[in-house]
This record gives sequence, C-alpha cells and structure tokens, in this order.
Amino acid sequence: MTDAVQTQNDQSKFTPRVFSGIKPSGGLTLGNYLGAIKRFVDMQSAEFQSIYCVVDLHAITVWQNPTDLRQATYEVAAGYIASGIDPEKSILFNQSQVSQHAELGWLFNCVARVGWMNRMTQFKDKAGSNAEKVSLGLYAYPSLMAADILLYHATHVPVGEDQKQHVELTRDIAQKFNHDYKVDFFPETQPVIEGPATRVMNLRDGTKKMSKSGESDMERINMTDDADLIAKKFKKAKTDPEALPDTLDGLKDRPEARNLVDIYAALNDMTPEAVITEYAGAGWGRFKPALADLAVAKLAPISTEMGRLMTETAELDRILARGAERAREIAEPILKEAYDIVGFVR
Ligand code: AQP
Repeated sequence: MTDAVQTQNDQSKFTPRVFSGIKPSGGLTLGNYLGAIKRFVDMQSAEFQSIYCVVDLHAITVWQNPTDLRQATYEVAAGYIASGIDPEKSILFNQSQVSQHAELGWLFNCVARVGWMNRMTQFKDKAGSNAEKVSLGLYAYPSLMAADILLYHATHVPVGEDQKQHVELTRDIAQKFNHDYKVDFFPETQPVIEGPATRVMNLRDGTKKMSKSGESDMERINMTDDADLIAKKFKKAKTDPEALPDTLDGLKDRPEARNLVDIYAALNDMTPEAVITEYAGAGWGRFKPALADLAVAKLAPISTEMGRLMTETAELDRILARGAERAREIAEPILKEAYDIVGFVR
C-alpha cells in the first residue's frame, strides 16, 4: 500500500498478544458488537494474552461533550464485560489512563509520512468536504492507533473491515521504524477480520456502514435498545420487494437484503449460506420478525447486564484502574526501549 521499506522480522520472538479497542464516541452499536466485541470474546483464550481498551483519546478527535464522554466510556466498558470479556483474563482499561499511548503516538507521528495519511479513506469519509476544519487529531488518528497496538507488541488485532487500512498502516510504521533505526523491535501485526459481520451496514442505506454517530437513530441497533425498539427498527429497515433467494448469489446487488442475512448469520453463529437455506423463498414479513426475535434473544441479556454495570460506576472505575496498571507494566518497558533506540537521554 505505501512506500514503506520491507525489513526482516523474526515474528517468533513476540508473545502472541491481542490488542483492540473501541471509541467511546457514542453508545455501542450492533456493528461494534458483531464486528468487534464478539470477536474479542472469541480471542480471549489460552493461546493469546488479550488487551482490550476503551480508546477515549481517539474519541476526542471529534467534539465530545465531557459528560457524554464519561457516560460512553462506562458504556463501552460495561459492554465489553457484559458481552463476556473477563477483566481477570483480559487486560481492560481506558486509553487515557496509560499515558504511554500518547508518548509512542508522538514518536510515530515522526515516523509516518504525510503521504501515507493522505491515503486513509476513513479520514476522507469523516472529513468529507470539511477537511480544513477538522481537528489535527483526526488526521493523525491512525498513527496513534499504531501506537496503541505496537505499545504492547501486539501480534493480532481483531477489527471490522473498516479498520483494515489502519492496521496495514500500523505494519508500515513498524517496518519503517525497524528499518530506520536498524532494529527488529516492532512486530508485523496481523489484522484478524473474520466472520459474516465484518461490515454491518446501516439499516436505512445498505451501502453505508452502521455507525455510532450516524445521523438517525433508526439506521442502527444500539446495544441498549429494548425489544420493542429493535423490532421496530428491523421492521422499518430498508429492503427490496423480492423474497429471499435460494442461493447467496441471488443477494448480489441487494445490499440491504444481504446485510440482514449477514446480521442473522452472525447473531446465530451460522453461515449466510445456512440462513439462505433455511429462509429460501421467505418474504420480509417472515424474515424480519424472525431476525428481530433472534436479536432480542441474543442482545437482551447483554443489555440488561450493561444496565446493571452502568449503575456501579465505582466498580467500573476499579476495573479500569486495575487494567491500566497491568497495561502499564507491559507498555512502560517497551516505550523505554523505543526511547533508547531513538536516542533520547533519560
Ligand atoms: N458497522 C460495523 N461493522 C463491523 N464492525 C464495525 N466496527 C465499527 N462499526 C462496525 C468495529 O468496531 C470496532 C470499534 O470501532 P470504533 O468505535 O473505534 O470506530 P469506528 O469504526 O469509527 O466505529 P463507529 O461506530 O463508526 O464510530 P463513529 O461513528 O464514532 O466513528 C472496530 O474494530 C470497528 O472495525
């Protein structure tokens, strides 16, 4: 993708370690759950050390009301735990409590090239025609994201499809750092983008991603929506007049229909092909209520637990502070070594 220089890198010396994060830039959506959190839970295994973060430094790249930011930080933390992230097994914390992220982020601002940043499609999408007015932080966001990952020498990053380019940039930054300083210090991190819901689409426009900050609440399912609202949103979701086909190929050029099938598959841990086999010939009058029932069955226990956890902010504070302490134990020696490599006196 970029003109970064290839270097030899001995991957076997790095501990298998997963890092990923979610921005508290609003309430969690079904896209965050299926594309990210559910995958984070799957990767919480003996094979990896797992580190999951509420990336609040990223959230403020666009304006956040301080009260809402605090609330959203608790909501993301509660969403992680209610979905099955165990704060004992995984390290769970919010980014601003570990200042090493910002420090390594600065180093990477000096490694990454402006030309690389200019190719980031998410910046172009978010800035739109307003690029002169958005924050410098929004532009530099992928370099801080590289720091989030490489601060822990993470080898694997589970993300949704929209973050693939940023993980590729992380690899470019690692390679350039290693090359420029003639070291074999940062790993080449692998993006892990798997399953039927790597890109959950907007319910009103199947060509756009479902986002926390999308304009209308009707275009997304929030993790805190109740059963009636979930049913209403799926009922009103844009579709086409055709019934479901009998092969997946029949969903080509039907983005809204494909999205609902993929959501069903991801929620029920099945393949989209199996959904089509089960619902071949079904109209939306049958499929949408079945999808709503499934979503309520899967999400209700999580949202109930989230609601409970969010009333216990002292407990969440304790979990995040303890996670930050554990994160710093890994991050600090890596940052210090990076400082030595760069030539800082300390
Ligand atoms: N629609 C989606 N489908 C699949 N995965 C998704 N993710 C986000 N939306 C979808 C994945 O969730 C993780 C955390 O994303 P984030 O909150 O840090 O940033 P984002 O991708 O910019 O999410 P939003 O919801 O679109 O936030 P806003 O509207 O504030 O910008 C990532 O792994 C992402 O891939």
